Amino acid sequence: MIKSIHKLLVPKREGDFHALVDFFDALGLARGESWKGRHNQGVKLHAPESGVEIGMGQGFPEADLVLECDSADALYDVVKRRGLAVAMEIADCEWGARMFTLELPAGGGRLALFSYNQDWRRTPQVGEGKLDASGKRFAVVVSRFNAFITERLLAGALDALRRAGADDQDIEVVRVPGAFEVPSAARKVAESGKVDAVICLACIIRGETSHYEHLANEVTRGIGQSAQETGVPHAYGVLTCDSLEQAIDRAGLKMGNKGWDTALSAAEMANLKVAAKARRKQEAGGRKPRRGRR
Ligand code: INI
Repeated sequence: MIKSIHKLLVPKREGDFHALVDFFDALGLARGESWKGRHNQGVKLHAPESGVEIGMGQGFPEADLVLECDSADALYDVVKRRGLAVAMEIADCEWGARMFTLELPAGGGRLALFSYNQDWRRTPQVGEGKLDASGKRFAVVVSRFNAFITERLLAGALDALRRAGADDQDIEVVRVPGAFEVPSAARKVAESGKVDAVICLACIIRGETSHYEHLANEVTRGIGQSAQETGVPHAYGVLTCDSLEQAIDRAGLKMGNKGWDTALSAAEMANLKVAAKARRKQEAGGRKPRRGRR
């Protein structure tokens, strides 16, 4: 397996060696390994991406080394300030980039520097889900245990879904005895294929025994597992509190309403799924981002 690719520059004089290191430093390459031994010394300077490019036809720069950067114009200024010999002036290329070439110090060869006018790699690869619940179907699985709290979580979740555009007809409320039953009910609705996201609401309050830890761990694990195995987003609105007072604070008093927050997370995740699907469709249609010098 190939691990890396190196463009080797070996000037004869120490001054030239430092001039080259200094220049690539100034361009913004990252310092890697360096060494100084009895017979030689060296510095590695890294770019985030590198590789061999094999081209044919016209439009390629005449250069021994090609660097892509964020802004060729900015680096053109660096090169000018350093008094280096520009071989080809900066100009627009027909493949949508700005480019210039220069002679490296110490006879290091010719370097081409270019930047795409609009860098396709800067666009996010994964869409961010919108906080928009319209047209989406939700199941709210809510535990009856600690109903004094969970009913408030449910009210917060329904309010958030409606305000985010969900239709009441697209919301199914599923009541279960306690937190322990939430994961299996959540999985059931997720597997029905009739919902875009599941909102899980419960309240576990710490008692004197370790029961609390076991229950909280199992519920969390079960909800996560259901989300991962069904591929349907599950939002986690299970309060795990030391006291009833803490739970009240998180059910609409001092710390907001966990049901509300959870519902919005579900809406976002329901849309994220759509964004990812849309991207896959686009890629399958053969629309690749523009790249390379054409
Ligand atoms: N269920 C909860 O939702 N919260 C709790 O705090 C709780 N405690 O403390 O026991 C609780 N227990 C019930 C449990 O979730 C199951 O419903 C029950 O064990 C039946 O399976």
